[in-house]
Amino acid sequence: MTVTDDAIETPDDDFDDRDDVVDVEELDELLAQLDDEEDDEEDDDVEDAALTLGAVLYDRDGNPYVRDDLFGDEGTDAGTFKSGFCTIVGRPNVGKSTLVNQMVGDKVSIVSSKPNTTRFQVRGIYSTEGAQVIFVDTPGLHKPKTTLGARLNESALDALADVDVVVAMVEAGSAIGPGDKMVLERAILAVGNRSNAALKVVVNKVDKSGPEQVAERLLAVSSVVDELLAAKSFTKVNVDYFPVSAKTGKGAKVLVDHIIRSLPQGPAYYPTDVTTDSPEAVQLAELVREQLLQRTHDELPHSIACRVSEWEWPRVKVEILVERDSQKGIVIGKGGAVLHDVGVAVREAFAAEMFLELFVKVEKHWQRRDDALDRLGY
Ligand SMILES: Nc1nc2c(ncn2[C@@H]2O[C@H](COP(=O)(O)OP(=O)(O)OP(=O)(O)O)[C@@H](O)[C@H]2O)c(=O)[nH]1
Ligand SMILES: [Mg+2]
Repeated sequence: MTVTDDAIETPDDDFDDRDDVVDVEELDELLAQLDDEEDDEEDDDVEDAALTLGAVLYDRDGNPYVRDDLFGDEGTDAGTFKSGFCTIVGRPNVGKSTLVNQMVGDKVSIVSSKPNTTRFQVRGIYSTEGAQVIFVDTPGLHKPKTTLGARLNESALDALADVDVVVAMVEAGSAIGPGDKMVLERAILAVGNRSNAALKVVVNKVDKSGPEQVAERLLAVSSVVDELLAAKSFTKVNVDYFPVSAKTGKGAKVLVDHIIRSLPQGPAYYPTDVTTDSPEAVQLAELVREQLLQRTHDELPHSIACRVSEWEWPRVKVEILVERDSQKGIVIGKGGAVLHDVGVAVREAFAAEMFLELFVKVEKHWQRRDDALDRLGY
């Protein structure tokens, strides 16, 4: 075990070089679909495309397109460039999205003080001259009460398959509870006995706790991890511990450096000038939801879903779904004040030239209905 902070450096670990490349079936499939109309050279094309894979982006209408100006394609030395996927898991509200934004250096995932803010996997891409990390932000793992909750957990667990690095996050300010243990167990199972996968345990929000409490939490979490490793008889897991403040950025650079060190050699999967592959329409709907989360309380945040219903740039309509008639008025606000403020903030964050129309609709019990969840993409 190695504990790091800004002052304590971790000795370089010798991670095995590996030849196998990250699981990219999904992207392969998409690329294959895009090439479907192509003729006999299809196989070669798909293979070439797969080599430069990951360059699947989405235009403003949500249609996928391929960019072939990949950094890893020509500009990098295939022998030394490193790349891979790093999934961040933890209980709701521990600060996963804040950390991903901090590590990427851009806001790719929305953040709020309400639990269960993140509702699907969000990829944040961080590129340097020698490496590219694809961070995967996930919904907080929790005991689900609704169909939505169960889907959130599924989505987080799916993101643990075939990753190079797992970041398991706990909070400095609260004891390691059963929820954290479950997260740590899942994280350990994901890296298991794979000598080429690494686990980074992050104790977050150290800005809110004194050094003694942080030290205590590091010890507590490491003994839980040791117990779990022993129980599973996993002997090859690389585990490091990092006290971090995702909010202030303290400790984040050390963590990123260690993550990069744990990556296998490989090409840049995305153009180096992009920070996420989320379609713009999804990013916008998320920004609207983030603003609403800031302005609503109790159960209401869970009942809100947003989606773009029309995109005729610069005119965009976003539908805000709530579950009950009584919630509609709260979201609209007195004289439309809440919606007005949300609109102003979202235009400021996204694009000032946008004409943004916000509509509130009641969709009864959407959190418990598979059909509604499917439509919302959860
Ligand atoms: N003081 C402090 N607050 C933090 C830190 N990291 C995150 N937060 C706050 O914690 C709350 C939750 O942050 P998120 O990043 O949305 O947490 P999350 O783990 O992604 O939550 P879910 O998406 O709901 O699972 C927000 O109010 C953040 O501002 C930190 O290092 N220090
Ligand atoms: Mg989140």
